[in-house]
Amino acid sequence: QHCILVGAPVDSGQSNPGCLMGPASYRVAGLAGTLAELGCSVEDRGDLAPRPLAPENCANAAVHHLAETIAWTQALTSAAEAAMAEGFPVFLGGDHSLSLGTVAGVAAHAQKQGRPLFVLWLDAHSDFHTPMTTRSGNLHGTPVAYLAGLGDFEAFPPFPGPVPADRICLFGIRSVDPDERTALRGHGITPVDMRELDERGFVAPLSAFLDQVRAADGLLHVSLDVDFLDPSIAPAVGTTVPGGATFREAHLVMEMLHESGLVSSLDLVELNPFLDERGRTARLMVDLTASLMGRTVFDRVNRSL
Ligand code: DIR
Ligand code: MN
Ligand code: MN
Ligand code: MN
Repeated sequence: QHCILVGAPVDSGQSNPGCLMGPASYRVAGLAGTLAELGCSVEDRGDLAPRPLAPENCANAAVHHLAETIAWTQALTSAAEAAMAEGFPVFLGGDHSLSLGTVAGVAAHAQKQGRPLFVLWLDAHSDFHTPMTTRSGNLHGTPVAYLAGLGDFEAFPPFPGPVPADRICLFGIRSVDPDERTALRGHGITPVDMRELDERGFVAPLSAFLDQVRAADGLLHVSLDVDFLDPSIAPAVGTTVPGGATFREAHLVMEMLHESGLVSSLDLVELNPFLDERGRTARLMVDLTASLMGRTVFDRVNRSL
C-alpha cells in the first residue's frame, strides 16, 4: 500500500483556533513511521497552502471565512484527485471543512474510474448544514450537505458527482441541529446514531454498510472526526459531545474497515493540539489509523462478521 500524507492545516471552518497545528501533531506522534512499520510505503507531501482569494460575502451573515474555505476546497480537491491516482491518501487536518475539498477530489477520481463512491462519516455531528442554514457560521458543519449535492453552495465549485443518500453512512451521531434534522429527513438520510449503536452494537450496522460497498464494487472514503470518540479518551477537540465511541469500539470499527479491504481514502479531522493532554489524542488518532491499515495483535479475523 502506498500511503500519501497530505497536510491540511485548515482552521477557518470553526471558531476555536488550534486545528492548524493538527498535521504537525500527527507527524510528531509518529504517523509516518507507524504506517511504515505496517509495511506501507509512505510519502509525506507536506502541508498545502492555498493562495488567498478576495473576500466573499454570504447572504447568511453568520458565515465567516467563506473565501478562505473556498480556497481550501479548491486546493484540496486538486490534491485529493491527484493523490487518489497514485495511492491511498491520508488527509491530516485541520478542521472538518477540509472534507469539502477532499471528498470532492475523491469523487472526481471515482467518476473518472466509473466507480460509485461511498462515504463513511464517523462523527458526533451530522455536518448537514448548508451555508444558508448554519447558525454558528462554522463551515465545518457543512461538508455532508455539499457532497450530497444540496443547494446553497453556489459560491463553491460544483460538487463532481454528488453522492446518493444511500451511499452515505453517518455513524456515531449524537448532536444534530433542528435544521439539519429536517434536511436529513428531506434528503432520505437516516444516520446510524448512538441510540442505534447502543441497541444493535457497532458490528451489525457497519457490516451492513460495508456489504453494500462491496456489492457495488465501490470506493470508500472514511472521514474520522475526533469527536466521534468519547471526550474522556479524546479531549483535543473544540466540540466535545459526551457519549461517544469508546477506545475499544473505535478500534473495532478500524479493524473491521481494514478487514473489509474497501477503504480507499481517509480524513483525520478536528484535532486541536492546543487542547490536547501531552499528545494523547494525537497518539490515539495515529493508533486508530494503524488499526485501519492492518495493525493487529494476532492475525485474527473475526469469523462472525
Ligand atoms: C454545529 C456543530 N452543528 C454547527 N457542528 C460541528 O456549528 O453547525 N461540530 N460539526 O463539530
Ligand atoms: Mn473564525
Ligand atoms: Mn465533523
Ligand atoms: Mn463533529
